Amino acid sequence: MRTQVCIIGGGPSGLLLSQLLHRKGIDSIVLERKTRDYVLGRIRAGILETGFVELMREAGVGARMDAEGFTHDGTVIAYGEEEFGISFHAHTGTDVMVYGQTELTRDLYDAREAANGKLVFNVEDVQINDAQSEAPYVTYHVDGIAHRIDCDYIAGCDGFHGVSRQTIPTSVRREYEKVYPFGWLGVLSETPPVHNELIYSWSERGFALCSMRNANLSRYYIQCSLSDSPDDWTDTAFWGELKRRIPSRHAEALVTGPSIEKSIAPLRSFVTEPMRWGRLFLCGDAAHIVPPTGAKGLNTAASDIHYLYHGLVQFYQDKDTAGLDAYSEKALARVWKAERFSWSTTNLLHRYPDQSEFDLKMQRAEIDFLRGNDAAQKVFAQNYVGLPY
Ligand code: FAS
Ligand code: PHB
Repeated sequence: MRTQVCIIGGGPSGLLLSQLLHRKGIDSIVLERKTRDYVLGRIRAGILETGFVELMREAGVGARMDAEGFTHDGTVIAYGEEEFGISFHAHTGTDVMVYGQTELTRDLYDAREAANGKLVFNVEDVQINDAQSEAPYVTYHVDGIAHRIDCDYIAGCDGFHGVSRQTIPTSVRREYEKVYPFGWLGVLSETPPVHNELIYSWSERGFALCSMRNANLSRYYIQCSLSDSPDDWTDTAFWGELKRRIPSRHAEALVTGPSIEKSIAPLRSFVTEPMRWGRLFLCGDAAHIVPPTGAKGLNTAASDIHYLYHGLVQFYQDKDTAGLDAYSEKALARVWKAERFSWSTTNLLHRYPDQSEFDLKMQRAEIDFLRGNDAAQKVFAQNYVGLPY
């Protein structure tokens, strides 16, 4: 079989690229190792930068997002009983959209299937071959039957544990990593959000985040030990700990209920360079990971897709490879800024096991400075709504 672009990974990156290319008449196939339901069962991101929102609209899949998503023009930073707001709109003129990754991935699947897009599920043994040649190809198995796809280009959208990054020789790859000494325990509950904006909360006991998906679906996180497992936390224990980590006025207003999803995500910062090797292009979590504190993971995958999509269109329409040749450098320039913001917000709001009294004073001074300085809030807002593509 032959296609123009072979996309490995049917998460948001791969699906968004496939849908955008389709709208330009560029043929692709998406190879996904799990099932559609499995992919949709993963509860992950919730905040979309303006750039991502525009891309979804350009891909023709923005209708439900625009109808059901929430525009948020600011957020709350809390510490102990103190709190203050940062207005994204006042500082940047833009906002963010609250719309779950699960829903946007569903919209992308629906659109690809409505267009009879080529989506292959339950693929195994995916291998990328001759990526350095003019005639790369991908092999894989489904139900024990071997398949081969000849293509012009390969998009590695297969996440942190995928095969694409590993295809680039270690002699070529440079990897940068920081593993944080804590994780996030996340709970989804069919309860009304505790506040109309997100609350990022520093507390003596550790970080907490109050987020949401809609008027009756809330998403909460608490910093937890890496040795924890979700089974260690009853709903009662989770709610009790969350209440101890947010200002009491919010704790008293919190509506609790049974968790419908409970999971722990380890936190790491990771980047691999370059993000291109011959005809193979890495996108999203296949190339980089951030701690979710800055809501940058999914949004940085979107900017990768923006650059690659435009590079591919330029090639297929004008036979010009300038966009593709610039992809890695351009994508990495924005990736590293997202890494910085995610790392700095994580350091600002989490309790580290080895923190000294001086370290705590530095965190408090940093939060106080952010509270009182317009320029500091502008910088925070510019990063949170998303730096320019
Ligand atoms: P994904 O990992 O979403 O998708 C990759 C796909 O490739 C998967 O479906 C996988 O099954 C498939 N795949 C893997 N190997 C393959 C192979 N060999 N062959 C074929 N297919 C293969 N970001 C935020 O902004 N906020 C958050 O709160 C947040 N929480 C997160 C929680 C967790 C537990 C994780 C892991 C990530 C979280 N993220 C969050 C980041 C997350 O949203 C990612 O940025 C986003 O899923 C990136 O999308 P993709 O690049 O498509 O990668
Ligand atoms: C979420 O709603 O899942 C969410 C929101 C903001 C973050 C991380 C996760 O920074």
